[in-house]
Amino acid sequence: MAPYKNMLLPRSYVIGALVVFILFIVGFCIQNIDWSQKVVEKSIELENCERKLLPYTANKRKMGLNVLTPWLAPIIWDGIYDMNILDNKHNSTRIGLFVFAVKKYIRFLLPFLESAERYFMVGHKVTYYVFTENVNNVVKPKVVDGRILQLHNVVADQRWQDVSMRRMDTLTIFTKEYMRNEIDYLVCADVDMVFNDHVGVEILGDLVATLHPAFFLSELKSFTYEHRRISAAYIPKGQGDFYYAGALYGGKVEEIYKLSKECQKGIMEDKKKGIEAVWQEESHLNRYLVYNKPTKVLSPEYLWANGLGIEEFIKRKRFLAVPKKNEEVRN
Ligand code: 5GW
Ligand code: MN
Repeated sequence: MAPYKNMLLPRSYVIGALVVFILFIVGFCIQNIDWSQKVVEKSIELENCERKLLPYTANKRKMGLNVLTPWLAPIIWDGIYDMNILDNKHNSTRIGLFVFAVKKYIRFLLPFLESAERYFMVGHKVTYYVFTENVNNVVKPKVVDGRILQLHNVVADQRWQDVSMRRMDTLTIFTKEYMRNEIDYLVCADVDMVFNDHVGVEILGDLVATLHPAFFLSELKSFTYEHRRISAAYIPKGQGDFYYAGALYGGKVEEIYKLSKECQKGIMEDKKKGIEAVWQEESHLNRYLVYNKPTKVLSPEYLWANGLGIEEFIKRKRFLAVPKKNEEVRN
């Protein structure tokens, strides 16, 4: 037995040496990857699509100009996608467009729908879900074959804050069951807008939000999140990624169900306390998206308003706000 016992010691030395050797080789290989080369390759690729990666600065300024979020969701800018590939991938995808037009906002509906016929998901299966207080009064646009216009009656609330918040309630009801059998993705939009350039399947994803055009170059601390603790839309100071707009978001029907249910719950909690979030349902949407990160983010190309001043980054104004005089549209 003695000789074996003696041999145990050298054997553990051999294993130890082997481990050190493997670690050495692994370390050597890692060192040999030329990361600077990788970065160069990436920049060339981005240069071809006329976008460059910008440094991720502490105050997050210009983060909105990147093509990826810190959690690696794409930010959609002109040139970062291949339309042919995406159109093929989505050749049987069914897409819904949800829009609310009550009271004086009915005037925006026809231009909205006509522009959607020209630019929104052209060549795909589209259903418009229009909500208004009197479907018989709606002037219908010509809708191309393969596209469906659904008109639904909805209560026109007295207070404008309630009108825009009723959208969430309506969304919850319709995404719960009804829409599930009809569409795969739902896009929710303000009606005081027109499509002004291509908006296609590149915007589809599980949960999609749009950078608010007034804040995409702003620092986190100037975002107009709800910072009062008492509101269900509360976001603690220092938290959050982007300021998203309530005027365009979307996703799989199931995801929009979860989103609208949660936002609606928050709105009702606030109402019970006699308060209202600083930017109504947009505040609740932003809160939801801090804790449920979107899988795709749309650049302000997808939500623009003329007169914002900062146009150097915006090559295409795909979805444009219609200028409105408050006294014309408010109650
Ligand atoms: C009316 C007065 C003040 C605020 C909202 C309304 C209003 C909104 C209305 O009377 N009827 C209506 O259908 N809406 C819907 O809510 C529209 O789809 C509208 O685009 C959306 C959000 O309201 P907006 O567009 O006034 O909000 P901002 O932030 O774009 O000005
Ligand atoms: Mn609007």
